[in-house]
Parts: sequence; structure tokens; C-alpha cells
Amino acid sequence: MASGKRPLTLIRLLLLLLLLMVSLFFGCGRISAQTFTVDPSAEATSTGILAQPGQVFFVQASGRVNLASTDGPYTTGPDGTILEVPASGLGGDWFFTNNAAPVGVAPVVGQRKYVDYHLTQGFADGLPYGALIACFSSLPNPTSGSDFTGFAVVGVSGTVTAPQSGGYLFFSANDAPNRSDNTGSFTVQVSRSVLLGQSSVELVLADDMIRFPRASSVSMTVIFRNVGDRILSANTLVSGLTVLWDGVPYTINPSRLGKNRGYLVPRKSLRYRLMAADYLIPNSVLTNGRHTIQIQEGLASSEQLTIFIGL
Ligand SMILES: [Ca+2]
Repeated sequence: MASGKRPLTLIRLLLLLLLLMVSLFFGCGRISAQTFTVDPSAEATSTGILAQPGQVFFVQASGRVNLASTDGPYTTGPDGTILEVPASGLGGDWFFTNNAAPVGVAPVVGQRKYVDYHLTQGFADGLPYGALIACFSSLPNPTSGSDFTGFAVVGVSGTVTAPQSGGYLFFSANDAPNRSDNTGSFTVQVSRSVLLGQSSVELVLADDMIRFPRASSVSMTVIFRNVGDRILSANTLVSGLTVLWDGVPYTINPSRLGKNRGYLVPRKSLRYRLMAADYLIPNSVLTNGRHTIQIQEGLASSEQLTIFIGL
């Protein structure tokens, strides 16, 4: 009986080896995810991960933070979308109306307000209050805001790319100047990838349509251009695509990945119809009006296009 088990173990070993080789060949081997809890009362949460230059991380986040527990609430999700606002007349209402961009506009559920260094020294300038921010530092234990670089909104799901200087990966809930009244937390799941070298794929976002009658009809033609030397799985390309909707990253809803799209060989391109409805973009930001859309894959990124919904 024992002699019958040995070939089986060998086959398993060979299968594992084959799986490893395939994942290395396609350059998309994701390492198992690590989970972190981001406390908004701390300036930044260390992951201890030292990123290589240009390394790509897949990030998924959940939870909510309250940036004004004593005179608010001002509660947001990971993309900075406001979930609860302070009652009119409270200190929090005054602060976010007058010290967060756009100035003079009271915070509204479903909208975002942004850190503006001209108004108050926030953590990540130009990015939403309460948003989960990824950033990097050359120091394992940075002591001031100027020790960080490469600030990017993570949102509920997306990719984070390390700067060319590499560095330690940190997360933060964007706020200033008072963190002592912050409560709640974000749970962040990070998986690393060696996805695609710098010049292996180029992205084109191209479409004649500028105006769409409704959010559910927003779609764009994406062209993947394989300018590298590796054969690429089209499904991997589509699943690794990040849509920047008004600058905030969203990935595809895994249930919409659909059929096997085959392979993209070097020196060829592939067209893919991107439907906004297939991505994890919350309805609260798919509003009527003017929006920007851009796509990213690893280090590659497309032009930013402007579209209109309903106007
Ligand atoms: Ca606060």
C-alpha cells in the first residue's frame, strides 16, 4: 500500500511545481494576503512591507472611520465618501464647511470633502478627508508628514504602486489637524504581485461616446498593447485593471469577470469593452454630470477622459 502512495505524492509535487512555473511565467503570482487594521487616531499605520521600486500591491478595504467623534460625526468609508454628517451648527459642521474643499459647502452624505493645504495642513493634500490613503517612506519609523511620499487613495479595492524609490508601505485615514477625536477603523487586505514589467503593456482608453444617458450605460473601449516579450493572459489583464473614476480607484466585480478571453501574444493588441457597471464603483458616485475616467494596470496607465452622464 505504501508503494502506491509514493507516485501520488510525486504527481502532487510535480503539479505544484507546474503551478508555480505557470504563475511565474505569467508574472502574476500573487503572494497570500496580509491583513492590517488602520487606526484613524494614528498618523500612519506601518505594514512592515518594504516595497521594491514600482512594485504593485492589490488592496481591498472595509470599515468606516469617524473624524469628529466629539462634535460630529463625520463618518466616511475607505474612498472618503461621507456616510454621516455633523448636525448643522456643531463644530464639526463648521470645520468641514470652511476648512475642507470645496470651501463654503456643507458636508453631504454621499459626497466627499478634500484636504487643502491652503486651508489646513492635512495628511495627504488634495485627497478626500477620511479616505484610506496608501503612502511610502524610506524610513521604517517615519516621524513627520514630510517623511512620506506616493500618497494615493486606496478606496474599497484597487492597486497601489510603489514609487521608483521603493520604500516601506503605510496606510492612513486622511485627516488634519486633530486626530485625537477619531474613532472606528479600516481593515485592509494587501497582496503583493510582480505583475508586468514597466514596458510590457500599454493601455489605451478610446471611445467616441462622451455623453451617456445614464450611469448604467457608461462603457469604454480599452486596448491592451503587448509591447513586452511575454504572452499575457487576457483574463489576468482584465482582472488586474483599475478604473480611476474621478481619481478614485475601483477594480472589477469578480462575479463579472466572465468568459475566458484567451491570450495576448507579444506585438499584438486586444480590445476589451469596459462597462462601468462591472466595476465596484458605488452608485453614490455614479451621479449625473461631469466625470473623469482613467485606467491603470500595474505601472501602465491610460489618458484621462472626461465624460458626462445625463447632461
Ligand atoms: Ca479629527
